[in-house]
Amino acid sequence: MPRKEIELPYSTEYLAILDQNGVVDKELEPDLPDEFLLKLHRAMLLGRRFDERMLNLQRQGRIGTFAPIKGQEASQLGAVAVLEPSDWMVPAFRETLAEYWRGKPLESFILYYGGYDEGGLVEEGRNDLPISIPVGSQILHAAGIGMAIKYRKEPQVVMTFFGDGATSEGDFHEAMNFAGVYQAPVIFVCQNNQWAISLPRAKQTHSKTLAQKALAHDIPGIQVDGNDILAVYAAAKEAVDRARSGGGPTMIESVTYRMSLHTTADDPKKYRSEDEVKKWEEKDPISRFQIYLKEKGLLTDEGINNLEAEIENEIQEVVNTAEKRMENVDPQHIFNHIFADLPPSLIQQREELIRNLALEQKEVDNG
Ligand SMILES: Cc1ncc(C[n+]2csc(CCOP(=O)(O)OP(=O)(O)O)c2C)c(N)n1
Ligand SMILES: [Mg+2]
Repeated sequence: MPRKEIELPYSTEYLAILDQNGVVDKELEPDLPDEFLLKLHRAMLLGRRFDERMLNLQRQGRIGTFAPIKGQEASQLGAVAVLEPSDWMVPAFRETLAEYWRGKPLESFILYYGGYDEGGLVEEGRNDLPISIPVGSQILHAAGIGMAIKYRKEPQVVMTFFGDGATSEGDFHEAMNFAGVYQAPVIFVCQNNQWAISLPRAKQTHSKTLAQKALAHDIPGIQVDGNDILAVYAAAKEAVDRARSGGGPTMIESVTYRMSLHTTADDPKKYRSEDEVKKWEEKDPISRFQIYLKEKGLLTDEGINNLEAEIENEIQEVVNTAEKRMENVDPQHIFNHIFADLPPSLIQQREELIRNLALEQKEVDNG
């Protein structure tokens, strides 16, 4: 028998709508109300300023750690903004803005990263899962939620976020396989920010794109300019509409850049060049969107300045409230809720803490 080609009708598209200079492709421009565009802009700016504040709080020793989103504002907001409140959202650990948009109070981020467990609470009625630190594990949870939605014939969809690094985890492939087989309403959003801690995208996979990994599961895969909020929104809208109408899952590879640190324990200067960062700063998702909004007559420099001041005050109030809540908590609290009976190593640590606290108190008493 001769060899013959198996015809596979697959290809992957790349979508961009706003170019690097904020010039819009009129043919592809989504028709969004002015008020909604301004709401997106406000959220992006708040996301950026809150990120900067969190980094400062960590550097001042006022919270423990933090995973900055700087540069990825459009990538996550453009996608999550398509969801209805009744849909589900399953984040990794770099989705501050997506979680905020879904209704997580800003105070909760400070509490969580300050080590206060109540900051991890998902409030009643918010259909989101808590953040997930084990890389890729949440993708399976999303596939399961999608299968449940389908089984119950609910009109919802589920959107999950993960990084370029997560695509090398078995969990990612297992989740895509299940979602494909069950044609579950799952939108897989891969925020390809070019780095998995110090491992560059080029060493993560030999594949030319991450989006093409969807094709093996017969799932549509699309690559978008993740620093272009209009492109991310348009791709996510198409995916959500398809999922909601019974057309199954989609994978979106959102090409963006982690402009800041991996987490506060990381120093990216050790493994990447300043030139690379500068190149991506020129594609900043916020300034690009601002040019577009100014061009549309929706925004002025004065308007931006007023908004900056408003946001600064809002964040300051949030910091004050969170820090008030963190005052006067007994540090021994950390040992209270994990084990019914503390193992010997933790008993020892608790005793050490009690001794240290007593010493500190003595120093305070002695002036
Ligand atoms: C299963 C697992 N392995 C390793 C780690 C340590 N770790 C935390 S984040 C990370 C890299 C993740 O990269 P990527 O998926 O690209 O997400 P990004 O941090 O860039 O948002 C690693 C290896 C972890 N948290 N979980
Ligand atoms: Mg990454």
